[in-house]
Amino acid sequence: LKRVADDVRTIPEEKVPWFPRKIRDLDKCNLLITKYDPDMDQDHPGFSDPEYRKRRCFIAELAANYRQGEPLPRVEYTPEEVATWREVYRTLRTIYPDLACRQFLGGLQQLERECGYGEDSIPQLREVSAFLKEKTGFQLRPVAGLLSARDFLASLAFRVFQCTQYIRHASAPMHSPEPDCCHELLGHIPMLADKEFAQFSQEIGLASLGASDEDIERLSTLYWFTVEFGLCKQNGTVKAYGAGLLSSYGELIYALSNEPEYKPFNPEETAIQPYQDQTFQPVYFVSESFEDAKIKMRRYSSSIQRPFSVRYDPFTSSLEVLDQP
Ligand code: HBI
Ligand code: FE
Repeated sequence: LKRVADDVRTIPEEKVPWFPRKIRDLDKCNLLITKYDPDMDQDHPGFSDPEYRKRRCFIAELAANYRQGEPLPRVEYTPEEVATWREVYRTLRTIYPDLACRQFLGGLQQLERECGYGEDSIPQLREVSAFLKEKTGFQLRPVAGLLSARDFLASLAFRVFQCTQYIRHASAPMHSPEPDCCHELLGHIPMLADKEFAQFSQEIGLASLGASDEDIERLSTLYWFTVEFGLCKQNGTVKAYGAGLLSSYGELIYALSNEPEYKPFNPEETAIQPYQDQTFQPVYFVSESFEDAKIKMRRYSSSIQRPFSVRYDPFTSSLEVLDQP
């Protein structure tokens, strides 16, 4: 007993959680949260479809075997999977011009022109990653499902976006309880082609490195109300930039109707707002612009206490860690 107590006392009080220092370390950022996957969640539309679950396992293997720097795996999608994609693409595409922010529309147009985006095929991560790399330096890596917030945010620090490659179940094309390729490719990718937004995303990632669990929770909530469900003002009207909205027909329309409550984006308040991952949000946060969101987020991030600071070196894709005791 005495020994144990002594050992405990030797653990330094401010122990910094492990974090990746170089891009290769992202191979270790792979902690999956399985609460909404079709093998665990009885309410998942694929729960009682063994074919779907088998397909999911196959695609999950590709992600599990992937190592940083390898070419991204290709998936040959079935006609049924492409039909699901087509329905999602067609339905959302018609409402984007009125409801999506200008950066999203610009990104999507470029993807349609230069990257084969359209309703007839599901874009391959390899092509999309090469496209993004040229636009903003972001690249993709495949992931088997919902990642822990810490691992997910850490990858953003390296301008790496962890991307699911499977598609939602055909019985529910308008809804998915977990991220899928429709959410990533339609919701996130067009935004990640914007320089300002790419920088905003990376800065949330940098702020998360080595942060306490409580700070990760707050950053994760901020990510939720901005990158996933954010709204912004443009030419006097409110538009959507959050990927959770831009990949959900029902919630996109709801968020921009006069039903939900709007609050101005303010990190201190937004970071502690409880959120919903099962139904529509009761409240959305509106930014004046990305520039404004970035400045406010930067101020918030610099208030997070860490015994060191980090700087990203794009030449080596690694972090410089300064002032560590
Ligand atoms: N994992 N694969 C994946 N995709 C996401 O969009 C995602 C995630 N894990 C956590 C997360 N998003 C956010 O809700 C925050 O917790 C960071
Ligand atoms: Fe997402």
